[in-house]
Amino acid sequence: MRSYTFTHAISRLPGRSITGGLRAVDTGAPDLDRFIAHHAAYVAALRSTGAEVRVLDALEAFPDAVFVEDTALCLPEGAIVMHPGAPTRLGEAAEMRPVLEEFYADVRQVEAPATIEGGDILVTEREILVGTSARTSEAGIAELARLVADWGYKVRTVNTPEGVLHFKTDCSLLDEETMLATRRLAASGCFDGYRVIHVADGEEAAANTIRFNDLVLMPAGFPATRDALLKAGYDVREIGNSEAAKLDGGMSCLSLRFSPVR
Ligand code: CIR
Repeated sequence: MRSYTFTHAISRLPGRSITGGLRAVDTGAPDLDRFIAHHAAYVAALRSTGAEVRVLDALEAFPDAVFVEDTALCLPEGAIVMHPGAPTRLGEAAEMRPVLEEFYADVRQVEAPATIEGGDILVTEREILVGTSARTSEAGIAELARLVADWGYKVRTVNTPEGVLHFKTDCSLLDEETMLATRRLAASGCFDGYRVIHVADGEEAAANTIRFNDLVLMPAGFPATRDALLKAGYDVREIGNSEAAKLDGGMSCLSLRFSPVR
């Protein structure tokens, strides 16, 4: 299943500059040591599935660089370097390009003025869903659709709920037919034709999980949603996310997940 089985991942260590990371609401500065500990647990969980995980050095010039997902979309056929909608994050995508070129012969680029960030892109077994958001424009989605067309992918535009950073802030893929989603997002009908497990009321921040090979990694602290996932038969690993959450980050943001075909 190409949408959740992966041979590789890329992540990046958080640096001292994370205290300056973007956030919708300031709930205090993230603690670097705690962030590093959570990050190590996250990488260990990815590696425990047998995947090769490249951990890049911190990039102090870019406070949000730990959230590598937003810099690229990695498909088996090639990688697309994003053009982030947050101006302070533009340089992160440029930094990621040479890393992707180590894994892929075909690396493509979304060009300005189109903007798009990886957090708005959900790859399922049958299509690529992209949410419009403050970071991802209609032009960005059109550009992505053009760039992946010859690889045979269908791109469908969906809406990210008002006030939600990215589409995947509110949803994740659990398997070829199942999504985990907040009620506010699922109510839009974007998952019609899929099975949806709703996060528990009051646990909306649990929606950003990742299915990575046999595991579902989810942020710790959301017991009702965890129990629903366990009951549905998923092998769940809870990972501390308190520091990333202060910067509106979750499980998906912390890695690029892929199986390159050379
Ligand atoms: C930002 O606002 O861009 C970062 N503080 C958080 C990015 C989270 N990334 C993601 O959801 N894919």
